[in-house]
Amino acid sequence: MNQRIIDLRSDTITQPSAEMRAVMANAPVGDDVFGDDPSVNRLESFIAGLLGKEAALFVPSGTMANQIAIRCHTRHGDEILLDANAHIYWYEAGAPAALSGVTCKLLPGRRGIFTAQDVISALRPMNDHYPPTSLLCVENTHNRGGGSVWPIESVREVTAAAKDAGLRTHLDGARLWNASVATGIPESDYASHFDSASLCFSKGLGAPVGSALAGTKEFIGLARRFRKQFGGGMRQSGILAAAAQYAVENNRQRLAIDHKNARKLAKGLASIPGILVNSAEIETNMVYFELTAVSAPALAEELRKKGVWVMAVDERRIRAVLNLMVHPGDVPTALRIIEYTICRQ
Ligand code: TLP
Repeated sequence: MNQRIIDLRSDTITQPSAEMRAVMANAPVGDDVFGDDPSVNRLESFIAGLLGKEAALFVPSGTMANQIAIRCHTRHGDEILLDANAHIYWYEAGAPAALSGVTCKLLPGRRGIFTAQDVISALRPMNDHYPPTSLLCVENTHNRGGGSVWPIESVREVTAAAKDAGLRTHLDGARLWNASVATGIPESDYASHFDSASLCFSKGLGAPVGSALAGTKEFIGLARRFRKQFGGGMRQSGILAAAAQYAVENNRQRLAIDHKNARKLAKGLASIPGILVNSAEIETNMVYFELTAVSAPALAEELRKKGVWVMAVDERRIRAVLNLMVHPGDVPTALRIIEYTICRQ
C-alpha cells in the first residue's frame, strides 16, 4: 500500500483540483504580450478592483512581483528599508542588488512587524556619503515572522512615516489573503496604504502558478516593461490566469480551515516534550517550532521517511505550513508521528 504523504513543507505544494483543471482547459486565451489574452485581462481588472488600485499585472511568481516593484520604485544606488526577516531579503536570491542595484537596510521587527520609530531611525540625513533611501517594503502575513498578521494601525503608522520621509511603499502580500481571512479586514484596506502591492495565487489558494502586482496605471505601465525585461512576458497565459481567478473565487474563504489546523497542530506540538512552540502566537497557516535537544534537519529527515514532510529552517527550528492538501485526520496523525519520532531521536 502506498504511504500517504502529509506535506507541510509549504502551501506552495498545493495542487490544482479537477474543477480548476477543467476551468483552465476551457479558458479563452490570446497572446498576452500583445495584451490579447481575455482571461489575463479579466484577472488583472478583477485584482485591481479587489485591491482598490487602478491597474494590475499578472506575473509568473511572487518573487518577480516584488522585484519588478523594487525596480520600478528605485534607482541604482538607492537603499530600501525592510524587516530583517523579509522574504525579499532572505529568499529572493539577492535580487534587489542583482536586478535593481539597491542595498537593503534591515529593520529590527518583532515577528516581522516593525514600528514607525524603526523606520524613522533608519532614515539617513541628506549627505553625499549615503545612499538615497527610496522604498519601504512590508510583508503581510510575515513568513519568517511565523505567519504573523500586521495590525492595520501599525501598517498605517509605518507607511505614514515612510511617506513623510518621501519614500515609496510596497506590500509583499504573497499571503495577504490569509491576513484578511484571519482579521476580516479586506485586502483593499491593507493595500490602500501602499503605492504597490503583490499577491500570490500559487500558495494557499492552490493555483499552480502566478502572482499579481497592483498600483497606479502609470506604475503598472512601467511594471509591464520590466516584466518583459525580466523575462516574464507570457503568451497564452490565460490558462494560468483562469486558474488564479478560480482560486480566488473558490479557495479564499477556506483558508480559515488551514488556520484552524495550524492552531490544532501547534497546541498538540506544545504538549510534546522537547518541542517549544507558543500556540498563542499562531495567527494564520504557519507553525514554526523549536527543538530543545535534537537537530531540526535530522528530525525532518526522519519524519520524511515516515510520510510527514516539514522544512528545517535552521539547526533547531522547523516550519510546518497547513494547506489545502491536508485531509481531516492528518493533523492528529502528524502529531502522533512527530511525537513517536522525536522520542526515538
Ligand atoms: N515563499 C516560499 C519560499 O520561497 C520560502 C515559501 O515556501 O514560503 N513573498 C513571500 C512572503 C513568500 O513567502 C514567497 C514564497 C514569495 C514572496 C515568493 O513567491 P514565489 O515562490 O512565487 O516566487
